[in-house]
Amino acid sequence: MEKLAGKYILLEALKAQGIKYIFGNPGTTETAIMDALEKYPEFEYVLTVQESAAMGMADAYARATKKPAFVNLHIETGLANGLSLLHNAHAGGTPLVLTAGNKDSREIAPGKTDLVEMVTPFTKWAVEVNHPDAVAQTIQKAFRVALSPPTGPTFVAFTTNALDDATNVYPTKTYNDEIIIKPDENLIKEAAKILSDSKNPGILIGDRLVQTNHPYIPTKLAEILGAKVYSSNYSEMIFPSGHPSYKGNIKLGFNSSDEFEEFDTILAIGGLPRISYMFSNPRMRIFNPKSKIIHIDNDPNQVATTEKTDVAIISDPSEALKILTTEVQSMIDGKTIELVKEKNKILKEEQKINKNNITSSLNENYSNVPMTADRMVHEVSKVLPKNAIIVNDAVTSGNSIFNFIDFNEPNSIFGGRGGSLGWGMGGALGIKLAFPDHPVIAFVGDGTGMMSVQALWTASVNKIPVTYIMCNNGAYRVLKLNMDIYKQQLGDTKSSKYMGMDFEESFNFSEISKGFNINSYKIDDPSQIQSVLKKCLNSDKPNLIDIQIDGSV
Ligand SMILES: Cc1ncc(C[n+]2csc(CCOP(=O)(O)OP(=O)(O)O)c2C)c(N)n1
Ligand SMILES: [Mg+2]
Repeated sequence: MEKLAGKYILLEALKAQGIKYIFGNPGTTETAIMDALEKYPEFEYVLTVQESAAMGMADAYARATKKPAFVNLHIETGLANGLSLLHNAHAGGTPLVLTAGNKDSREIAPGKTDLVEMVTPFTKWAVEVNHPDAVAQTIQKAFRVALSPPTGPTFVAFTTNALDDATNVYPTKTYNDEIIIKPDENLIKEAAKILSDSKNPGILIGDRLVQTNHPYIPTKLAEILGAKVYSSNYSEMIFPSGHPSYKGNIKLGFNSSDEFEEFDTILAIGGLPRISYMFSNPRMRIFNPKSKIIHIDNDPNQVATTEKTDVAIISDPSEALKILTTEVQSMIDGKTIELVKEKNKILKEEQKINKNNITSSLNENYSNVPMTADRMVHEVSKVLPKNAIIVNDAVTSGNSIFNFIDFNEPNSIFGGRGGSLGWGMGGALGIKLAFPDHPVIAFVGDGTGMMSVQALWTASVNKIPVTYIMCNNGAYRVLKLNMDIYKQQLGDTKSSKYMGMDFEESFNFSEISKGFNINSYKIDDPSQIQSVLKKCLNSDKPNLIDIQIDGSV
């Protein structure tokens, strides 16, 4: 075969993987790639002007398409800017391949950063290619590793000589099929027995349940058990939020063991992120030790590692749940069926009471100035198209999203994972590229929005028609709430000054967007929200609505 420079082999390998978008920000060490791209019009290079926008876009695009995304950043300098959201991709298990150029491999003595060392804590596999013969195979492996369960990001650095020197080592057949780990049937039977014997089982769903192309949502299982269902991080539709069994999100490791105390058995599904680490310590378990724990996940590093676990099932969660549901159904007797009917009736009544409480609270504070986050989302919900996708990077306003919008369809919501701020601005764009026929509305906190506000430029020049709703409460409100909990735990009754948590001047997102040529609206009167949002939804360009909401604690 004809010899080609490594830079072309890289693009041949990406073509073989079916890559369409390259999210990135180039520098001189990526010149070879940018030059080669001119000969490959099949790729769309999506330029971002801050690396966090590229990482947010790629993370969201990979999650929405359920295929690895591809990112190219610039040597240590650009890579460092991308690390924060690489952490999110790693924590949430997003399959993506991140790459960067590095200096020529002969530049070791004059000074060269070890890029692999930089990204190792946030990747499944990281490697540097310093010879063109290794380009094709390394890219193939990077995709394969990213996609194999538990999925996650991988990293490849290319020295300039690897990209510029020639090789006749081409990519071979690529394997893009999902790898699905099936459960051990004896363990499923054991779990089914515990669940069907249990008087009050609860279900906790974390990340990863809906990662495959054929996710199985355990509504039927919840119904035949009469079980309450909780999420640990509702970052995708992992259970219909409008279902009476769904009880909401729970912060694991903080008070969760008290909240789970009522359950004699807990079925835990997927990755269970401990987000509120600040107030946790190893003595604070996620679950109450009295409960029997069944945990199903495809990550052996997660199952039966930190929590007392009675049945540990390493499997694709959906595959295991399908079989488990059938098994449980076959084991439940007539008496239990009657009891479960009663329990499901109570769950319906509780849901009604909860909805009434939400409505009362909305009405009590209906005319507040500034408006409550509840009022903001309530207004949005009135004009929301059925097929709309919500991007949730709203931090404390996120609760209001769940108060007034139900997520009962797959892919109706995507939220950030891992805790690094700045995901949603780029994330919304990645979701829209994956679902061009759905309206995408992104609720973004003012603090997190500012972290990657440069994504607005990419939205504007690429005319990606998303609607940003900036939840402008003038503060890092969540940090204030956490400060209050912290002081309460210390027994300190003095009020806090909330240092570093208020924005003396609030961000003027509407003016900022105008600078990026984006239609924008500044709203402090809630009665304007519906008409403005309708206008945005009819537009074929990006829009931003800057809404002033209450930030008090
Ligand atoms: C990159 C990054 N920097 C800092 C933090 C710490 N942090 C966590 S939440 C938060 C505040 C979020 O504020 P905002 O987006 O305005 O939402 P609000 O709490 O006001 O609803 C901060 C600064 C973080 N998680 N990630
Ligand atoms: Mg805020």
